[in-house]
Amino acid sequence: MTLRPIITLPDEKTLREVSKPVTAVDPSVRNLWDDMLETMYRAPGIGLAAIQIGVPRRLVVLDLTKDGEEKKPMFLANPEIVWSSETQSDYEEGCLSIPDYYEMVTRPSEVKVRYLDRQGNATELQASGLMATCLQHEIDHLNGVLFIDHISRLKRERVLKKFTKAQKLGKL
Ligand code: GNR
Ligand code: NI
Repeated sequence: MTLRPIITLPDEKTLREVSKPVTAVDPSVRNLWDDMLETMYRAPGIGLAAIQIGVPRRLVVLDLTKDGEEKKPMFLANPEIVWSSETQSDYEEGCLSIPDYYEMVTRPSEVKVRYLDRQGNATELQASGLMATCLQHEIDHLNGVLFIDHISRLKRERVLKKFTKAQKLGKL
């Protein structure tokens, strides 16, 4: 397993890419998932999409277990939301690609997601709470969408500007 650098703003060229489906869950996909997992744990974060390490493939890792609990990683290939609840909920989100910025985001409270698991088997998962939020956040990444796209334009532009400026000043 290899730790990989996480792409952050202002690199929208990468983060806005639409990732391509994997055609099969093969050893190279499992290897990439393992690198993503190590990178996510180290950050630390609870989810990571492949594009966040610069790889435009529809791959996600997730682990919502708390510090000290036994780790329960999840590996998803080509995840798709096949149902979402009418009921919405608010959650304060953050993103490893937008360090140190947190904002409330409103999304469907529950989703059903279809994906290929680590063995390449088609699977469905229904999720609520933080798991539902995180799945939607990661699937957004696969489509080049960031959580700041779900907040006000004023706030979004303020954040984008802050990262552009920080880079110019050599602070990123
Ligand atoms: O680590 C993460 N925490 C988090 C908190 C609330 C909502 C979404 C997330 S995902 C984020 C890791 C990340 O950037 N995944 O893409
Ligand atoms: Ni993110």
